[in-house]
Amino acid sequence: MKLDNNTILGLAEHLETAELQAHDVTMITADHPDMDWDDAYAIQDEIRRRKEARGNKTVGLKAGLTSFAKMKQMGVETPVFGFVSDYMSIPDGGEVKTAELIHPKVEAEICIVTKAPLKGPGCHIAAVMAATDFVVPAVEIIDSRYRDFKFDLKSVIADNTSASRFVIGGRMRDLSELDLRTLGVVLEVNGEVMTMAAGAAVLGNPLAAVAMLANHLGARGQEIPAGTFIMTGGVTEAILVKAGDNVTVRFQDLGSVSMRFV
Ligand code: OOG
Ligand code: MG
Repeated sequence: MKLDNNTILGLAEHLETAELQAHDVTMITADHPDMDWDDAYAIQDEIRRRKEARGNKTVGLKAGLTSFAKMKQMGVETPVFGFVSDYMSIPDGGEVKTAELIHPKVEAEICIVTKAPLKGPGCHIAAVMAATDFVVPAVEIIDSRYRDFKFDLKSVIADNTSASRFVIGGRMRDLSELDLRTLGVVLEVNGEVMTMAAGAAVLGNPLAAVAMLANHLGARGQEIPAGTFIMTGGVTEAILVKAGDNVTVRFQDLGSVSMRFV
């Protein structure tokens, strides 16, 4: 850790206020070039603590920057991890209020819910398979608090990996019925196909992102509890949206997920 506790608390408040008031800020590493990975996750943990103290429930975990398309789009090369809160959940077919957001983008994600705890180090895909209860599709709405969506890895980790809203689809499937690597995803905005990919775009297999998350938490003495909803990261690059846009993502074998931006 390079930052003192007061600085960490102050940066958490700064970033969370930007989220809740929907205004952008400059990258925090510009003012704190020395901050390290532990500082970045400590700021994110403090944002989580603030939300939970206010009564918001943490309802899922997320991996981000797990596909080559996303890494290339954002100019970074390492996956990051964050969390989602109850108020970020939008029902399938529901409305996303753009006035509450800065510059939202949508991305398609293959998600799982666990039925057993997963603990690193040494967590691998087979352990994730054994602990998977079911697979469910989702669309994540990311909204970096940084100006023009420009950030480095430490800044985006501190900003809870741009977590903002998410929409879970209504169709769950057993992992044994699916091949997540060849599972196709087509993202449409206003009926026009914007981008598409297959699950293998995420680290060869989206379950690898879950193993990485377990190993990341394991290094910090934590685990993924049973019953956890986990988003494995955008399969394609994220697409900028605006009020008036209708988004539908079609997932092979998992149905579609839609939302309207108002
Ligand atoms: C960081 C969050 C990335 C994903 O699925 O790749 C993410 C960002 O791109 O703003 O959630
Ligand atoms: Mg994401």
